[in-house]
Amino acid sequence: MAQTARSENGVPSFSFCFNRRFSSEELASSFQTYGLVVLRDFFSREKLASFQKTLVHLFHLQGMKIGEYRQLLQAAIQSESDDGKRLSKINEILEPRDKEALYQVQKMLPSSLGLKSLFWDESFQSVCRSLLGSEEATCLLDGPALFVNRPRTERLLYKWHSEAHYYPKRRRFLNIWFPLFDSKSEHNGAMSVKLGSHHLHDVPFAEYRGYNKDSQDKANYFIQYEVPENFVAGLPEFYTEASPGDLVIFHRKLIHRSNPNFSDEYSFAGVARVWDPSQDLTLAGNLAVTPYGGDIGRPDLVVAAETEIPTETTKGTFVNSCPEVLHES
Ligand SMILES: O=C(O)CCC(=O)C(=O)O
Ligand SMILES: [Fe+2]
Repeated sequence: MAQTARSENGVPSFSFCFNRRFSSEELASSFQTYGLVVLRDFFSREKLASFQKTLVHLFHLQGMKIGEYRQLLQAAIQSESDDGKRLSKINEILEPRDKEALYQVQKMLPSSLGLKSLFWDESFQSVCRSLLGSEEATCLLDGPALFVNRPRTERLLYKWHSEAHYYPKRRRFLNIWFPLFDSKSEHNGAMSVKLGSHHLHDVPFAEYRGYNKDSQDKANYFIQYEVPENFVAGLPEFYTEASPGDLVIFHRKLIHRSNPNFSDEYSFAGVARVWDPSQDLTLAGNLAVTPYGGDIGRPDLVVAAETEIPTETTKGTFVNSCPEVLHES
């Protein structure tokens, strides 16, 4: 199970977790084997603090535009000196009252120069270029966005999925994920990944909006492209336990999910995609261009993981062991 290996200081140690020094060969080989790399202490404190401040600023601005929440927001913000707590308070005020305002501020984030500047960093760019095998001119950034995990709330969670299903026309991209404000742990809803699942072929998914039966088709819930758990059964699950400053990069086909936040505090992660359109069979400039839509899915659909198309040999076995079928045909 996840995170059993620990070094003496209690920090999980896996061969896909790297400290500041690593070679591009080591990185590429871990990425290829496991489907992710965790780069500890990657972003500088200053750059991360500035990213966090910009986030709070944009969320605050959004809330303060709405007359009826101004006083509430002002009081909440003044009572907090910590940026993470401020962002939590703003979300806590808007979540029950105005999900649309939260959704709209999310749409602003990828256009923020201040947020994007976290990635104007030669180490970040060269790691991405080397994992993608891309040159600078064709390395594109989509994001960043904020992943909000509210305590005991299902609305903002994703079931098992692969980003390749959300960006089906894209053949070369990396998923970027990093904790903000506080560390991510199994308790406060760190994402988990199925190690090695990017090697699976032809993984199907169910499409629906919602998280489970109660929230199915509800507005403001996410669209899920759920890969049923039995398709990844047997693969080790790793919780991306990480601290602010750490960077997780994972493969476009790695199967991962959100986890419920059992703590009393919000937990936040920054997410982005770095992509290269060179080999995509489309002229579309939108990363998420999609041939899908309008399917009828359900949460937790159950089907066998094997495709079970009978071959000539298995047909014979099947018929021999089921005389009644032989009789019927
Ligand atoms: O952080 C999470 O819970 C999920 C994030 C995710 O699905 C992603 O970054 O692609
Ligand atoms: Fe995802």
